[in-house]
Amino acid sequence: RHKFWETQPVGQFKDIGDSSLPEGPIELPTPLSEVKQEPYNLPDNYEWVTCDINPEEMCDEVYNLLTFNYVEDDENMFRFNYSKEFLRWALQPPGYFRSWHIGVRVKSSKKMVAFITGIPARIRVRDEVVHMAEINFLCVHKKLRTKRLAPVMIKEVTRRVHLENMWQAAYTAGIVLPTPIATCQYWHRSLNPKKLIDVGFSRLGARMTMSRTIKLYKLPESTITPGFRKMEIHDVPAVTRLIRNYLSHFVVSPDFDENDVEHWLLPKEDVIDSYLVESPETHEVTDFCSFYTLPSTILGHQSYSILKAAYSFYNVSTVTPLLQLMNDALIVAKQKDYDVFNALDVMQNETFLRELKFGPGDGKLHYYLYNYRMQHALKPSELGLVLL
Ligand code: NHW
Ligand code: EN5
Repeated sequence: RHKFWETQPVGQFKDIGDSSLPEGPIELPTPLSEVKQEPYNLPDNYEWVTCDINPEEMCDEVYNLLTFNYVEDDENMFRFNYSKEFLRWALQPPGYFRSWHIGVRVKSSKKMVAFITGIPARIRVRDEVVHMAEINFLCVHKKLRTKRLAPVMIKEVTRRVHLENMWQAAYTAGIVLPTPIATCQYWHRSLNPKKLIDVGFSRLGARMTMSRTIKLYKLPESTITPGFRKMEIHDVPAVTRLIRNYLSHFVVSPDFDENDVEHWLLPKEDVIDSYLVESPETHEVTDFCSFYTLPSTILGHQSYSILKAAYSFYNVSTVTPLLQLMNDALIVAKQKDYDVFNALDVMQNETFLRELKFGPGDGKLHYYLYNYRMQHALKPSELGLVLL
């Protein structure tokens, strides 16, 4: 059934429940001198390109490929529209490798037709920190689908990760592959219900009018928690301590240091928003919340072309109840004109989703590890990891 994935060091469906197989790496590292030195072969008319997404021209090419060919919902009504600034942020964390930003061009026209990326990350699994790649933005142009180009892209990024002496990876997908370490549910909180209904993102509930629906989702004009403010650069040490301690409670999570927190959590306009609670008495940082900005193109609609969505990222509560903290996050997202606030049921998110009027979406997100076997699938609440 999975001609490609059956050949890869990932948990296989046939091995589910086999308690004789230990948790941990499936294959041992090979000496670097034994890693294939040349790129994998592409069909004749295509060539590899290592992408530098800093110059506007190259970033434009990647942006356009993704804007017209990346992930859609199951009814092809919406397509992710990552911004160029978002892509630069997502692909250039501390210690990134340019060689892991891989494009494929048509030799004759130089048109970019496929893409895949990796970034380095330290991921903790139980009590072990593993140096991994996070793989994302796998995309093949719509006109070149089902020609088995994806397996070549995946083998090539794997080869380049191996060349940096890393042997594991983490990735997420909306489809089931061999085999998820966890399966999470997307939840959506309407901020602009009229637009969401107009564009077919959501529907008017049974026995609901538009005006009752608008009233149902109304939020206060301003945030409620005293000391709630935007994160600033001088907060990096305090936020790092807060988040490291919080993430240590999950089975799988990133191992963030101060450099990572500065990169991933310091606010960047229209990319990443982070807020914290500084106690008005002690000036301690006690709570934190964050969301990233990922608009979707609305496909074939008369009056609207973009859905502005916020995605819950990392949230930590020690004093302010998580429910109240996330309600304040919804209030800022509404102030900033987002149409919807999305979240997965990871970490402790289940404790606020229903109460804050999130509803389950029609999409799931499956989490995977490459070359790392898990004995059992995790519950979403055991996952402390959010990928972009
Ligand atoms: S998930 C988003 C993936 N992208 C999209 O959905 C965009 C729209 N779709 C496309 O562009 C986030 C194409 O449909 C793609 C497949 C390119 C998806 N992950 O070329 P063929 C990520 O970026 C397998 C993994 O004919 P295609 C995460 C499929 O099961 N495998 O298909 C990426 C089949 O193999 P099988 C996927 O439709 C993680 C084979 O590809 C997949 O023209 C990557 C068919 O290939 C997916 N999302 O192109 C893995 N979708 O065995 C990283 C399909 O079943 C692993 N397939 O026959 C780790 C690597 C690093 C290790 C380092 C140590
Ligand atoms: C790798 N980083 O399906 C990511 N989104 O629910 C790649 N549904 O937006 C993997 N179909 O339910 C991505 N509205 C996998 C996800 C791909 C995108 C996707 C889903 C997630 C989504 C929306 C729109 C559905 C349109 C028709 C949805 C219902 C909202 C409603 C609001 C009011 C309360 C109940 C729910």
